[in-house]
Amino acid sequence: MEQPGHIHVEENLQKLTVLPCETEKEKKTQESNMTPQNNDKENGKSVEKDSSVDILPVEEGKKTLVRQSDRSVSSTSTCSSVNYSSPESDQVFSEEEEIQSKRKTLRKTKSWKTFFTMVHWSLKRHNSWVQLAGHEGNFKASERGHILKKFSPIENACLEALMEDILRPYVPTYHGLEQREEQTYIKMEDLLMGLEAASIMDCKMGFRTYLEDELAKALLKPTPRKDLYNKMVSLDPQAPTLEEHLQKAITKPRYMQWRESVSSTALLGFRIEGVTIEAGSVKKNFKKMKGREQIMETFVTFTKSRKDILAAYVKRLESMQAALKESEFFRTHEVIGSSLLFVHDRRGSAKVWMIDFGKTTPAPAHISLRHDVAWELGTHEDGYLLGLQNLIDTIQDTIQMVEDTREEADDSSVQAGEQNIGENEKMMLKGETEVKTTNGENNEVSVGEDALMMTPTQPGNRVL
Ligand code: I3P
Repeated sequence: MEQPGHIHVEENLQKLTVLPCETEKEKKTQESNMTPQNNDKENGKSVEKDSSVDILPVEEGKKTLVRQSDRSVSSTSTCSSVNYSSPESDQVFSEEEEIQSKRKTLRKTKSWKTFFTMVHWSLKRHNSWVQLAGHEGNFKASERGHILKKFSPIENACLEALMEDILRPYVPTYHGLEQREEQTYIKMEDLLMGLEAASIMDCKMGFRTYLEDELAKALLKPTPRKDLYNKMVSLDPQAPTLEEHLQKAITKPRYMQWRESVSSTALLGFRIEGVTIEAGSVKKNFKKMKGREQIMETFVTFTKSRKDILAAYVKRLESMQAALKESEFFRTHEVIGSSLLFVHDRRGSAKVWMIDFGKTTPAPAHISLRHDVAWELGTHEDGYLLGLQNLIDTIQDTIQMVEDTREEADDSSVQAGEQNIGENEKMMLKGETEVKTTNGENNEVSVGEDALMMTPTQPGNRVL
């Protein structure tokens, strides 16, 4: 018997057929007359295109805990009706860089959404802010050690609650609100303060990246978006259905679900959104990265094979995991579109932070969220803990991979040395000792170096 208020969810979001109509986002797209990728291209080299990423076959991660469940379930959405299209899921960090080059980059990053956009220098101009993967213009300069993020009632409520929660050490410190002209901002801690040439990675967590409420709205009143269709086509021209091609528009949940399926989100419950290494150029071409091997290679490249940093990340994630399991906030909130920000510097300081709570909403009062089960419509489960466990396992496997590769490299060196010794012995008998001794020593070193150059540090560069 069907309960009142039940929403019929189509078996496939592709069936959310929509009549072409002009939305605000479409207008934006038409105004600029280019897709975000085109904008990125126009803006220069600070963003790498997704198309450069090799598409590997779907990989069954050996430690993958769960696949996202079938979403074609009928149920009631009980989420609040707040407009979640608000500018959220932004990641902000600062880095040390040449001021002139920043100015240059800043001039280039005028598109509405540029992935790593520098928006601020601190008062002393020793550090700068960059915005990663979000809606541009969300951040403003503040005094040293703080940043200002455009006010969102949802995020503000989360940060306030988190300051009283066991998770407090894992989120940027909240410093209240600040008014600048007509705009209210949330003031929070600068997570990159004091770091030297920071390396930063953003991982979006969870198996689901859109709210149940967004899905319910799309089912009740489908709103086609041409900008999302364009983004989909630019990544995979075959992805839209015939109908979608005709309409040249898709709904947001359709796009978000497709993004989950082409990335590691649907398989592992997390995905890499962006990386910068030692304040270098921004890498953003991870949209089609879904295999564990590729992710491991990315971690190797990101940490430059530093086991101490990888181990520090695992330690931090494990303590965060323990806190999450105890957290009242976590038990009562559906955490959607939130990220983990990995930050380390050359000196070995490494931390992970929970950021972006613009779509983190209280679950209905009768629901106590587990976060370690597959989502079914109406449960509000996000799979956050499953994704976190997969992430921890992936980094641990990365450490193992680094160790194995080093051992292999060492073995190659030894073997090369032994081989040379063998040859030397033969040559001594032939009276060629002098020449070969010199070469043998050089060879030994050079073989070792070559072998090291073939460690995962190099393939990782291909991924990035
Ligand atoms: C965007 C990404 C954002 C989402 C945004 C998407 O896709 O999924 O998380 O913002 O929706 O376009 P992509 O990563 O492929 O660029 P929210 O998390 O705030 O929903 P939007 O276009 O409605 O801003």
